[in-house]
Amino acid sequence: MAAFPEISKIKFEGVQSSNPLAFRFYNPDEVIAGKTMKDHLRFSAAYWHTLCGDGSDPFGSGTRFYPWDNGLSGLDRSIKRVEVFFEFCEKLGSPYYCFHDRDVAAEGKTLAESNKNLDAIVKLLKERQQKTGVKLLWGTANLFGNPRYMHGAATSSNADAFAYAAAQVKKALEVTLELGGEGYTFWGGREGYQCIWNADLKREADHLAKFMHMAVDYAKEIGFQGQFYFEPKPKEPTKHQYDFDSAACINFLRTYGLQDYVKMNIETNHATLAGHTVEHELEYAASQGFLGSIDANTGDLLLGWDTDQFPTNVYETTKIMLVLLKYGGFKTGGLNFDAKVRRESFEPVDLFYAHIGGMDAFAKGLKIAAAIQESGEIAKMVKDRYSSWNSGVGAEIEAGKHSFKTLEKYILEKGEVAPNKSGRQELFENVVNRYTFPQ
Ligand code: XUL
Ligand code: CO
Repeated sequence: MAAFPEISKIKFEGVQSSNPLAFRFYNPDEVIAGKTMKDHLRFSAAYWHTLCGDGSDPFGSGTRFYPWDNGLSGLDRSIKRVEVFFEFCEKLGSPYYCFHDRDVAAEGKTLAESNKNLDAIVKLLKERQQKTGVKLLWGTANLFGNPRYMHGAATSSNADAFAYAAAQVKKALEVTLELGGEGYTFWGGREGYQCIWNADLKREADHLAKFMHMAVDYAKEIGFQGQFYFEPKPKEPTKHQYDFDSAACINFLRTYGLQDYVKMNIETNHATLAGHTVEHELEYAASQGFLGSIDANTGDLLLGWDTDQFPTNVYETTKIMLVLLKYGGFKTGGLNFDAKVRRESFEPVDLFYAHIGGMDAFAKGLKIAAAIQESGEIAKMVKDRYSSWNSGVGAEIEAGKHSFKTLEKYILEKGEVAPNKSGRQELFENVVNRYTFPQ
């Protein structure tokens, strides 16, 4: 029996539509800037939020009791959820999905039992993928939920926790390969510290690097050619996480010789928790050659935690799409909705409203960003701002023809710098608004 019997395939109806179960902007086959919207956006649904979240928060228990879960638990519930999830993805038109090992298959009493559960579910996932054409964007392992990981996994003070996590990631890589996954994500749920007095930071960072190298080596051994991603998050659950932001992650990857194997998976709400914007994080990663994938969501600036809301702010999606277009779009990766419906939105249809809203917000953002990009207006304004570097002393410095001594001589002769030009921030903002609101 269908899990969403009243919902049929979500269609594009255009901007005039007021049908809440239709797309107004996301038209998968429409070509924008030389590529279909589907290929630009590469949407993915997150298994954990969509099917496993029950709406509980630190102050209250779950509010969502979906009918398909009724009376089921353990592996039986995991089996049922596979069917529901693919019905959801197919009706929504989500080309990809992402999962953690423990979202899709209930954890057993032992590692062997958990692996057996996972194998049973992977068989079903594979069947459903083949039947529906929905593909795996990336897989990952949950190395934070079980109490054994209370001190972290790869960075735990308990060497056995490291070993258990290694065994878990080994299996997660095998199943990601089996399912044709295009990537594998490291998000260090508890890879950080709560108290600097009891933490050996250097040792923990060395261990994390060792762990990631083991994953890279094992991927080579089994022929997994997907892209590895590192997902920054500054805090939560721990006070300080080592994967703080793009800059910290990239420094870590380079320090430990992982830069050729791992790119970044940037999440909007994690960026804001780090005191950045998502466009900052993306621009930083992309400009350093680490653009990988995106966990699309948003936070609430009045709440200081990871609320994982669906992205509906078209300014924000425009900024994300501008960075993506500037750097040539996704090579791997996609827009994974690492987002959950609110605790108060407990009906199955809310899952559709949420994803439709996010997909439309990104489709609209893509259109605006493509128009800005195509006009070249902003790019030209930025280029003009740096015109002093195109000739004279600027060009000479860039070409490596100067030192402190020669520059001292230059300024002593010149006396004062050429007059500065206005930064024109307000004009830049107005130009963006002209494309955002053309009428
Ligand atoms: C947690 C988070 C994770 C990762 C995958 O904040 O974002 O769901 O995306 O482990
Ligand atoms: Co995430």
